[in-house]
Amino acid sequence: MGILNVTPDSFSDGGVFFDRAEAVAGAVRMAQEGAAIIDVGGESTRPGARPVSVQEELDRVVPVIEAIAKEIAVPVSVDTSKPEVMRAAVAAGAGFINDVLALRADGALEAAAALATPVCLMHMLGEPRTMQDNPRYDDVVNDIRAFLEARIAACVAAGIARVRIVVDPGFGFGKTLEHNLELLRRLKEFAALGVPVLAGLSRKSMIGKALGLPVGRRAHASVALALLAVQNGAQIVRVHDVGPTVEALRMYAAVYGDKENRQD
Ligand code: 7PM
Repeated sequence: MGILNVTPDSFSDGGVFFDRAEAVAGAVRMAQEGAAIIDVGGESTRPGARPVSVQEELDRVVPVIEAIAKEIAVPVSVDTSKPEVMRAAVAAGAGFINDVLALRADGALEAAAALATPVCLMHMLGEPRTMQDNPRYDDVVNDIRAFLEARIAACVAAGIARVRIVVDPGFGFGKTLEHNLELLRRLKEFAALGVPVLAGLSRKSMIGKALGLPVGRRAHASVALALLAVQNGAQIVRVHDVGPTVEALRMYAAVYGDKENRQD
């Protein structure tokens, strides 16, 4: 899953994709590099970020999704928590809903059920403004798995088919460096939920904390983390650097016997 930010204030590529033509070019490039999904987001979830109005998010995201869906065959995902944005994005051609609030906003569960797209349910402790203030868990994996299990149950009760649900432990969303590292080491334990796992580690501050690297120098470590996530059972990795990540994962597939991905 390639990340396409259309926020003017996103932490790692601020403003780069804010221009519509550039956004489409970015999506086309990620598709050429092997992305299977393009994730379009218009609301910064940066810790401390200012909330974005429905209209502002619609204005950022809908024209870009429409343009991308016309241009490429790769499915488009919308990174949003707002039911109005979910509906408009799907009408514009999005086929996947990626929600960092796991459909907990008013009306989101009903909107997603009616739209009948696949959904990604992500765990976040608290809210973006305060989530990094001393996050605590009894057991980080068990606590997050219980949360995701409850959200899966809520989705199924609302009429969302289990086969359309993906879960995500939400790296960096209310987690210390130690929490993030333990989640990655124990990622296989989320397989017990019986749905695919998505991992978003690309350029995150856990790399900054572990290696002392600024956001512009986190690409190599991000590729390593994506590979580790896949080795530990992730079916989808959400990344900025699609080309290098696809090469690493194709090499992994070649080593572990996926003949389709060999060029001989
Ligand atoms: C500022 C802080 C800007 C954090 C952007 C971010 C995930 C996601 C994001 C994730 C899923 C980023 C995040 N992260 N959706 N949306 N999983 N499913 O680093 O980890 O891209 S936004």
